[in-house]
Amino acid sequence: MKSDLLLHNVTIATMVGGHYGLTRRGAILIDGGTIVWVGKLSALPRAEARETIAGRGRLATPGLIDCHTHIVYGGNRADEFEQRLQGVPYEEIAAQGGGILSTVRATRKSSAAALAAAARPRIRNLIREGVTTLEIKTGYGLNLETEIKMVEAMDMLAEDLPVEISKTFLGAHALPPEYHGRQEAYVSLVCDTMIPQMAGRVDAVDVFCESIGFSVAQTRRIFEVAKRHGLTVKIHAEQLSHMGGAAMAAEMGALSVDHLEYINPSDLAELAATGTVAVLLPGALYYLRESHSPPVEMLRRFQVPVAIATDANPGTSPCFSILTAMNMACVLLGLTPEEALAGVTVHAARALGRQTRIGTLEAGKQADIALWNVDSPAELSYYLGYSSCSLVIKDGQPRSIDA
Ligand code: DI6
Ligand code: FE
Repeated sequence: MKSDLLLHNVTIATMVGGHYGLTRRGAILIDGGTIVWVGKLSALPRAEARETIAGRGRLATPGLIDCHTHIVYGGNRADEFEQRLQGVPYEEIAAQGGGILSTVRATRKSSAAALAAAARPRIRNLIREGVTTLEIKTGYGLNLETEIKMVEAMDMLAEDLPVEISKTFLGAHALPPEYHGRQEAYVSLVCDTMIPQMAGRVDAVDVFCESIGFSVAQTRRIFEVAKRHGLTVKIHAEQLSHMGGAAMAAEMGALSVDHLEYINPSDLAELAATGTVAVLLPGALYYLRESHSPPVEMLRRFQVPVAIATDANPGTSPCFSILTAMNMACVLLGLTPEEALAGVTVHAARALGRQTRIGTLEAGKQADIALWNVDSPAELSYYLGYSSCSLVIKDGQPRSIDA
């Protein structure tokens, strides 16, 4: 069998079906950016590879997927962090024009190139932790011009970093100050002007469905327009209170419903019935010292696929570490390390609608692979502030992770 690249003598965690699926003394053959064979070294077909990488027993996993980030933004919110430590709640800071709106002001002032330059080192940090795909949301522009500028920054990043970017339009993230008291008018702008312009530039539409964001009815209206433009939908739901957005979104065929700290057991049947992915964001829960946790045991019982993401953003989760999110998912939410790894591979791929192409190590999948200096896959969730990733392969190309 002819191939471009042979990964020789690796322990393989395929993550097929959400399980490690471990093969020790394994091999992976890659050709034309695609995995063409995975299995035991002893069963390796007579292979003529142009290049061989000696795995020396290292662990190979699917390239990790951070399926929920707001990593492109202007400025930072360290001042607000100080305020919150003095006891001012997030909702109150938001009501005073801080919070998301302070990032909106900074993002409107930045050029696309400046936004990309600020995000590049944050994304490099994710790449050093084995990330090969990440989702990035707009939502700090809240006008057409700046929302498009954020997408342009994402395109620049996708151009020069070895990472695939899934782009989500989050125009309904907050009410821009110029629409104060005119929320329906802003929702009309999102539906009638922004979404038609964004179709073709982004993959999905997201809404912050929350008392400080948008109502369930407004979210439904936005989703209907998004779907008419051929875009998939996802939602920030039940993060700070129970609004019922998650069940509504699942019913409308959302790829994922994200946060879910306040979701009700009765909503979970809807998720289970539709195969919607629950994306848990333990970085935000940690950072806001949220007392409610998403109901992990119930999610298991309903067999809802659970993904884990950083929620990288300047306000509620300034976390550019997927491994930290995995550790927090285990320590704070009670996931097993196997569930945490499934949450950043196979289930995260599904949250982006890319499960036929990425998220597992199988013949026919895109060759996005991370190699780790560990003995067991549980070590990926075990360390805090340490990446054991030694090599990333993106589209079949070995990439220096310091690049
Ligand atoms: N939920 C979040 O956790 C972030 N956005 C959202 O809808 C917070 C964004 C921010 O505070 O800048
Ligand atoms: Fe978010």
